[in-house]
Amino acid sequence: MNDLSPFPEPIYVTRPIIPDLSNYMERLQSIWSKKWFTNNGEQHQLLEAKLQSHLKVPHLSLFNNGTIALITACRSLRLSGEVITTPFTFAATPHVLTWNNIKPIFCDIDEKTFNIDSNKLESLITSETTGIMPVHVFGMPCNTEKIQKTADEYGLKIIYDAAHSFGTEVGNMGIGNFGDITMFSFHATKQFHTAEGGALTFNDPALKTRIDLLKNFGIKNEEEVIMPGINGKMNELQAALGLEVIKHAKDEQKKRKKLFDCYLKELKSINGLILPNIEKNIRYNYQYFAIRIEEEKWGISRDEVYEKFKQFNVHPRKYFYPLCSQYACYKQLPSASITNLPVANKIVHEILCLPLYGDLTNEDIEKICAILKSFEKKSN
Ligand code: T4K
Repeated sequence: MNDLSPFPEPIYVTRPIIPDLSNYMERLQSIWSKKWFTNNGEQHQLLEAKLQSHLKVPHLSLFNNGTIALITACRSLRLSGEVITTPFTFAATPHVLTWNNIKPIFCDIDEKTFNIDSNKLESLITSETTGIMPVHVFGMPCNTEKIQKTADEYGLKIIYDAAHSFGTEVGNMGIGNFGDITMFSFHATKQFHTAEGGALTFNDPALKTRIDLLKNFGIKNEEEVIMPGINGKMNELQAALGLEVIKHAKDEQKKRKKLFDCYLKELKSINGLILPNIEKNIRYNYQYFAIRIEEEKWGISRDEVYEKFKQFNVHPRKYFYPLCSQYACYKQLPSASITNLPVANKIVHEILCLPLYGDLTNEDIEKICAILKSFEKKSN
């Protein structure tokens, strides 16, 4: 029988990789002696090259965070009018469109992957549509083939929000190779992080110049500013941290896989719990362990489970509740209506992301699962 006493320390949904402090200090020492803190410094250049090869992408540009990166991506492709996106995402995704004066058009999601339903895209395209912004939710790839086909048919650009997808691969391809541009977030809650940070990846070499100009105010040289850019630059302290964190990225992924498999084993065959499924050709990064709790089958709701876990010092997250389409700033949009988004509106009440990070042990996972199972109603 498992010990079901509360965990002595809080168990959060995630914890960041903490690299060796003395190695980080050495990098800081080098920054100090060079007196160079930002604007494409040595650490920045090293990290850009390192990530390009780690993510298996032809071009990469670092940013101070994922949101500014995504704003810049829209600018770089000159998106305007309407862009189709998902309501099941973090606030940043539709907000980025709004900050570009673009109207977000919400498309329903797929029940299995929680990603944008690629079969519903076409019906949302109008003469105003210039692009599609899908999200690889929880690090699971979208149907990139179908999305590309639709985009090609209607001459639309694709910007993938891969905030959760560091290290995910499809076949042997890094997830950052699909669409026109892909955005990664390096926030502390992500598997690879620079405390705050992000990157854009892309195949078109011409975009490298344009994106690097846009993230540095459009400054070409000391006397020429050639476009209205923004300040999206990653600084040397962030890049130095990234160079230490990246050393642990592969190991972290391996540890998470072990814990993920432990969850699958402990929670299998429970009627009313739907577990994540990794398709054969996908190398998943194990960013999240997201389950669906079907109240009518399991007898207890996701919200009750979420609350009960707190008594055991376990803090899972209800990502992404509420749906972006329910925010005050978007709910008046016709595409935000519940009838347009039936799957998203159902699933958003069922998903719970359980704790998953490398510092946990199999015993921790077994205990979290035992606690979860103890919530099951006796009459069920
Ligand atoms: N697109 C998508 C799909 C995204 O998910 C995000 C960000 C973005 C775009 C934008 O990228 P960035 O501009 O952020 O680079 C967190 C993150 O703040 C956010 O970056 C992330 N998505 C989102 C999914 O998660 P919260 O509000 O859940 O964060 P918070 O502070 O509650 O942290 C969650 C847990 O992580 C805590 O309970 C404990 C742990 N934690 C957190 C921090 C900050 C730590 O252990 N250490 C830490 O330093 O949004």
